Amino acid sequence: MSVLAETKALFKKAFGDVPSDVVVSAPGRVNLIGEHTDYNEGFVMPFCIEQHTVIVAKRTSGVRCRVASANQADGKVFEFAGDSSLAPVDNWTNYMRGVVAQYLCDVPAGIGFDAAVVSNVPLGGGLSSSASLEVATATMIEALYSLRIDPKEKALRCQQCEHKFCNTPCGIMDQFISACGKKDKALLIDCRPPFAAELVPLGGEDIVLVVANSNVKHSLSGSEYPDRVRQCQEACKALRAAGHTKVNFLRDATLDQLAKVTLPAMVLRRARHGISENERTLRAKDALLAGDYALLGKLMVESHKSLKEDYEVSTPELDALVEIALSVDGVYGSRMTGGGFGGCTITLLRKASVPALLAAISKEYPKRSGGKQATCFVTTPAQGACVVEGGSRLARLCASL
Ligand code: GAF
Repeated sequence: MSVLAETKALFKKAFGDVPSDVVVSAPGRVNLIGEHTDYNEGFVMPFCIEQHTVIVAKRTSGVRCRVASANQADGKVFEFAGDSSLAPVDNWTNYMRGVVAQYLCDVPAGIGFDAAVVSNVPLGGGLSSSASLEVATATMIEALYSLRIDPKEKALRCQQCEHKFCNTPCGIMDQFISACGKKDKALLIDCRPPFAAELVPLGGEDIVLVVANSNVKHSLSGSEYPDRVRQCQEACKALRAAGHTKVNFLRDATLDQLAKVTLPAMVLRRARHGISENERTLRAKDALLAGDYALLGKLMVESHKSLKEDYEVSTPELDALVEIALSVDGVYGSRMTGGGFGGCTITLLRKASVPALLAAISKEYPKRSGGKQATCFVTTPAQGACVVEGGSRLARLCASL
């Protein structure tokens, strides 16, 4: 059954045989390059994947929000008030509560809906299952309440949900690409306000991308991610103290400046990643535009090395997947993608080499991961969030542009 059909069936089961008002969808993402640069106000280059979160919803009068999810094994329907009493709780509905809270400025009388949620973005796979739920929720509210919100603003609101309700001080990348991504394109995002973005065609006759999930669960809510954010800020502070007074974020610094300051070894490594990754991302965009896949692949490999050695966010399983991929003929490059500490790799390769890559991963990965299997899929850039059914014609039109 498709995700859409499954969500419609769940809506009926949870709320009865009543017509819904809207169906919305928001995808997960893969980042081609530009990792841990977004909160340093640098550049990232992600694209949307076909796996997505679908919500079927009906607006209700008043402020009662009821939510059913296919991931809720016991079938429990959660309920909360969509008004100023909203606060974080200790379950997944924070990803929706926090978004509802962000839209109360547009709907001061409060928000109410019945919603069924189904997603095929792997949970904890580093493919932004949480951002896709947030952006789907925001898209649903906009459609139910006929709000016209700029997609960048939508992304910023969803990021606030992460900060305020989910305890993750994330950057803007995941929410931005889920809200603004376009089919067949990667998006070079300048994560410095006002967030300029440039579409870059990705894929073609002979080039494909394979995502390999290490099946080591990734979570950003522990201390490692906030630690990295803090270490980057420490590096900027030290650079300012050394006379580079304009370095507010690592995006403002150069490797030359870094070479001339004395920093604790670990902070130095973190800063080196942040600065070099930003440069790599800009070079990668040029390589992609020029169709220079050999260079793009080389930059991806360098990115992985830097994430592994300087930023220390890779895992032995991700390293194994990258090494296996690089041993296959026709592979241009491979790297971990997303926040790290588990999750997925992304590999750029010739189409004809896909069977060899899949065979190599299925043979070698279990040997190097204590018997784990990786889950792989070929992907091409998919469309960002959209209203699939219902809502205004304008909303559907805007979403399809
Ligand atoms: C996670 C975060 F949510 C993003 O903002 C980004 O920092 C990414 O890790 C690393 O590039 O996905």
